[in-house]
Amino acid sequence: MSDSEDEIQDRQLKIVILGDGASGKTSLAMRFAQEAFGKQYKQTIGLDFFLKRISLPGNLNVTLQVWDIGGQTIGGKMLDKYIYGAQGILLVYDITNYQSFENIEDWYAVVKKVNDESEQQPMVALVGNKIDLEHMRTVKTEKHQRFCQENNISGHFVSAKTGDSVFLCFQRFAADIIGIKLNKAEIEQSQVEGYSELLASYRPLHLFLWL
Ligand code: G3D
Ligand code: MG
Repeated sequence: MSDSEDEIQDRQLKIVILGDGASGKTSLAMRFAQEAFGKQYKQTIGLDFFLKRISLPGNLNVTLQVWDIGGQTIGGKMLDKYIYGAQGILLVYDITNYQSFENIEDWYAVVKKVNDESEQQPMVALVGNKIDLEHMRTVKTEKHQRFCQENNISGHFVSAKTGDSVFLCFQRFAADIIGIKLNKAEIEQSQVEGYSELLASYRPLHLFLWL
């Protein structure tokens, strides 16, 4: 395949990670984009997003723009600017923190409000983080599943700390947005490819808004 054909196949998706403080949004974005977990990430004033290119079946290269909302809270003034134009929203909660799950309803309401007037609604998924702390779980999986069913969205369980299911979550979500279904072999195959690409492809960007 020539370079120009490659470019035609390339799509960029804006994905915004929402959820309570300390649910693990930054850790998740970093784990996915940099294959790292830790404290080296410094919160900045402005908008932070990571770019990461992944491959989906059919020679489809998709660049994910993963936006981290930093310290924005549900009432945050900048929130609508983060959400605007997103093709995907990941609603993240901490499975050991019941309040963070209860607040998902409010985060979801913010998303619906911002996109009220736009024709295209973003794809939304629920993400239960910190599954390495299963023994401390306070949010039953049935609750998670019920929320997904009631809202007709997909659900994922991950650990940003161990990396468990993180790449899979983003990959499946991107496939959902584009409207392709992955079979088991494809998921396994692109997971391997995804990891080998990881270090070469990450690029953190800071975009400052002066308002
Ligand atoms: P936020 O961006 O949503 O505010 P952070 O959340 O990514 O800053 O994470 C909040 C705290 O949860 C951090 O701990 C981080 O290390 C921890 N954390 C994030 N993801 C996981 C996970 O999957 N498992 C576990 N066990 N911890 C996680 P500190 O102690 O640095 O505040
Ligand atoms: Mg953060």
